[in-house]
Amino acid sequence: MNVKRFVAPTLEDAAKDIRKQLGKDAVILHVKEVVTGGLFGFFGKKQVQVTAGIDGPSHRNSVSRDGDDKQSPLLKEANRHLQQLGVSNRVLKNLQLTAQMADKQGNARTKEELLMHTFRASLQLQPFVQKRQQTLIVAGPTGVGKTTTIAKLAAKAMFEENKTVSFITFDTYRIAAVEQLKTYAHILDCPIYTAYNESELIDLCGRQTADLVLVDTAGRNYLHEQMPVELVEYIRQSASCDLVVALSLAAKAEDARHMLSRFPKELVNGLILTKLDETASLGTLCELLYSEAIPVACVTTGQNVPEDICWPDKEQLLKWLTGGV
Ligand SMILES: Nc1nc2c(ncn2[C@@H]2O[C@H](COP(=O)(O)OP(=O)(O)OP(=O)(O)O)[C@@H](O)[C@H]2O)c(=O)[nH]1
Ligand SMILES: [Mg+2]
Repeated sequence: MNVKRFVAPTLEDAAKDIRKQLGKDAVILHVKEVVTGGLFGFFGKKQVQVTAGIDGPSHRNSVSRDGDDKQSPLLKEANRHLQQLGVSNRVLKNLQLTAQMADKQGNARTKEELLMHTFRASLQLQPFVQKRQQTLIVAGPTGVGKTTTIAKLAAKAMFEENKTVSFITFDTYRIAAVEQLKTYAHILDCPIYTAYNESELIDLCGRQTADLVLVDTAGRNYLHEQMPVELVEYIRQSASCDLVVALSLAAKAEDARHMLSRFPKELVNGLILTKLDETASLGTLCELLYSEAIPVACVTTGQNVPEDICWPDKEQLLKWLTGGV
């Protein structure tokens, strides 16, 4: 057996090194916390030390089987949960390796605790940053719930945070789309403006004085289309203008991740994750949080405006992923 020792800041970092060097069939033999650097045992950095191994090619099949047989009942249960998420193979393998390490560490007594350690080590959970004055351009694929969510966000800002809100619609592809937002603007009694091209949109954004400006854009197939360059440049240069990408949690995990990868990463201030009520599996949530350190701005849970929306914190997201409510 080829055995190697890895030292890394987190379980997940160790998992990446192990997979890179030993491949997907690596077996975790031992995990412990170590302190490296510092003086006379002080000011050192806490790290994890993982011993992992893999058998030579001729034994690989039998090792895999043995590895499975040697899994603790807790790890088997956790792996079953991870498999059912429906994440891409790459993400699944990394999660399983991290779960293996968390199990070896021995801090988990239940499947939920083991999954919690695994997700905590693997996912990039950042808080969504709200600015005092903010323009949010909401973009994303067709029909995910952009316009509906904008109405929900506006209602919250107005009634719970006492903010002033204005709408800009940049969705002039469909006449009904402008009318849809106009209806919400009318009910909420806030101003609405229509932009027919990028320069009009930029001009309108620059002239708003409301605390929160919500820009509704036309749903596009971002797998084949890019955001207009002029708009990307404006968002890049404007301190208060942010891009928020709306994606459906009911979409296939890999498609959602691919869609997100089409937006300039450094400009995406947050994710709007919609249709939690339309899926029984949170694979898409897991895939997105695994791949990108983009904060979740909100999650929508149904068609009712403004009720069906929530603002889950890091712990809530972790709880959902481990199967809790
Ligand atoms: N089940 C469910 N339906 C939702 C949710 N959010 C929005 N919808 C519904 O999804 C459909 C499309 O919503 P829109 O807000 O028009 O979606 P959109 O992204 O603006 O669509 P386009 O502008 O055409 O790209 C509507 O029937 C909404 O009621 C949600 O969280 N759960
Ligand atoms: Mg719309």
